[in-house]
Amino acid sequence: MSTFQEMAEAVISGNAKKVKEYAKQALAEGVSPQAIINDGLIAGMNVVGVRFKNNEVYVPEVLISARAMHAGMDVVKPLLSEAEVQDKGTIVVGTVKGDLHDIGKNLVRMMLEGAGYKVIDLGVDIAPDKFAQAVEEHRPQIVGLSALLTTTMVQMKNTIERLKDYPVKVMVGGAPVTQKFADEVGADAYASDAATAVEKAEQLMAS
Ligand code: B12
Repeated sequence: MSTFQEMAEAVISGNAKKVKEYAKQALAEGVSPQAIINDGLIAGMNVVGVRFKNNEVYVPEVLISARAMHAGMDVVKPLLSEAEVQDKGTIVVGTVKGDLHDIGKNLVRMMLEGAGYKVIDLGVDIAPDKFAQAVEEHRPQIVGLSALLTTTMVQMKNTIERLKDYPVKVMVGGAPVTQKFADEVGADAYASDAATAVEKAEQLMAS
């Protein structure tokens, strides 16, 4: 069998075909979709993130790796949704205004879907008013905000402020976001990764 290491390497080198093959193979061998995502796909993307930060790779390589990662996601996603037993609640997610990063937000969405939530994904560059509109339309219990830029984190504060009169909990995340920041802007929860996001959502739904 291929290892998580090999799957991660295929993400890093941007080989979508191989990532797909490895993911299918792993599923056939009984590996859980969550393990494939966390230990193979995200693990690979994390390495790409560090290399990008160190200027060892540039935007095109990152996009090619992201595409390879998505190819793997496409394989496991139907299985995550199959695990859905019941509709446990509705969660609206989106990347805040000015921010186009969506890889982490998409992972969070998929994990939440896998955990049985109905997730409305608004996409990227979402202004506070748009979040408010979506809350009125879909009546979610939770809104999840993603930000990857220090310059767009302030939009979390603006969005929370905009949503303050709605009966909805707000969960925040993204690489620069911390628990301290989440507390400062009045978020109801913070999670550093997609798996923890599911745990936090469970807690918020129960509270
Ligand atoms: C991929 C990437 C891009 C891609 C985005 C493609 C896409 N479709 O998303 C492209 C090339 C387009 C891009 C563009 C830019 N980028 Co960029 N990018 C990255 C990179 C390399 C990886 C981000 C990523 O996807 N990580 C993998 C995912 C899985 O991790 P994650 O997003 O953190 O998500 C996890 C958690 O944070 C959490 N989470 C995420 N969202 C949420 C939401 C909720 C509700 C919860 C609970 C949890 C949660 O769960 C996720 C899964 O575990 C990072 C470097 C890095 N190490 O983070 C830079 C980085 C974020 N980018 C950066 C910059 C500067 C830019 C640009 C401004 C570059 C430029 N000069 O043009 C533009 C900005 C465009 C814009 N307006 O948004 C900087 C930000 C610096 C800063 N301090 O603000 C970084 C840190 C790189 C760096 N060190 O310089 N980028």
